[in-house]
Amino acid sequence: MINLTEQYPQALTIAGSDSDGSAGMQADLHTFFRRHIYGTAVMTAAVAGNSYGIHDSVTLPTSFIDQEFKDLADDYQVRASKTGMLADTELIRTVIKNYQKYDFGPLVVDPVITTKHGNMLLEESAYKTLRDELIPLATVITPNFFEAQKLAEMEINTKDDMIAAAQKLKDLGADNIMIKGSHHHPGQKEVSDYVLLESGKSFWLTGDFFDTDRKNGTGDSLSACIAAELARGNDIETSVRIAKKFVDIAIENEIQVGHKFGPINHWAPGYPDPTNTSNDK
Ligand code: PXL
Repeated sequence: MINLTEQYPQALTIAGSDSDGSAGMQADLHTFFRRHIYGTAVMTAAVAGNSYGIHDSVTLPTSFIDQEFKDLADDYQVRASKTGMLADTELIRTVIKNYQKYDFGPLVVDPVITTKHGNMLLEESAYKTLRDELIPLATVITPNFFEAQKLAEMEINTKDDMIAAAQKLKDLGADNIMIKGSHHHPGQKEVSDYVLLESGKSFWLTGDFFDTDRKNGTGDSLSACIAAELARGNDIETSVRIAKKFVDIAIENEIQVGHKFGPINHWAPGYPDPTNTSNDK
């Protein structure tokens, strides 16, 4: 059989659909496309919403999700995957079962709990399943500040707290941790994310803070970009560094789509250019 993966690396998003295209699997697919990675998608749930908020949501039947995984496994050669909205315990367990059954490469877990504006995307009763059953399978986990506090069961007020939370998440079984820094301080100029690698190496990734309402899909795109870079064959450190820059550029070059809390700009030009891998580091 022809090996298609060298020329067209394929990645998978396991996530919910967001009708306005700003977040969820749509943001992941925009990201895969922008990074020149072929995107496949296992849809777990769907939300009806727009830049004002989310107004309804449904989950897909687990038998349908099983079939989506099977169809991809039967035909495609997925080299890295990511999870987004998993909604409830039954869906998390369905995803785990399928992920363990097939080989879809390293797994980036974006532990989605709520939208930026407070709509719940994961049932409260499912936190424990996410923490105890999915996180141990994660190659990389990318909680935001709020999710890190929930999962590590501690308050994060200082940089030392972020370091302690990352260690706790590592103790839960994730190989590599990237905690996205808080952006809730008045007058804040920068945002620092903390990365703890499997090797024990750790570092801060600091970028400018952009005060804009056009940030929907930031976390989805960050984790999708990490999965895209892993599918390309990059190592974890290179992948997280590229993803941070990719998302910062997409926030900085805002586009006016939707009237309120709009999407980031996946088209934003500039570094890091996926067609020029020499400058990816
Ligand atoms: O950005 C988190 C997120 C994930 N998945 C879906 C969403 C959102 C935020 O709106 O709608 C489906």
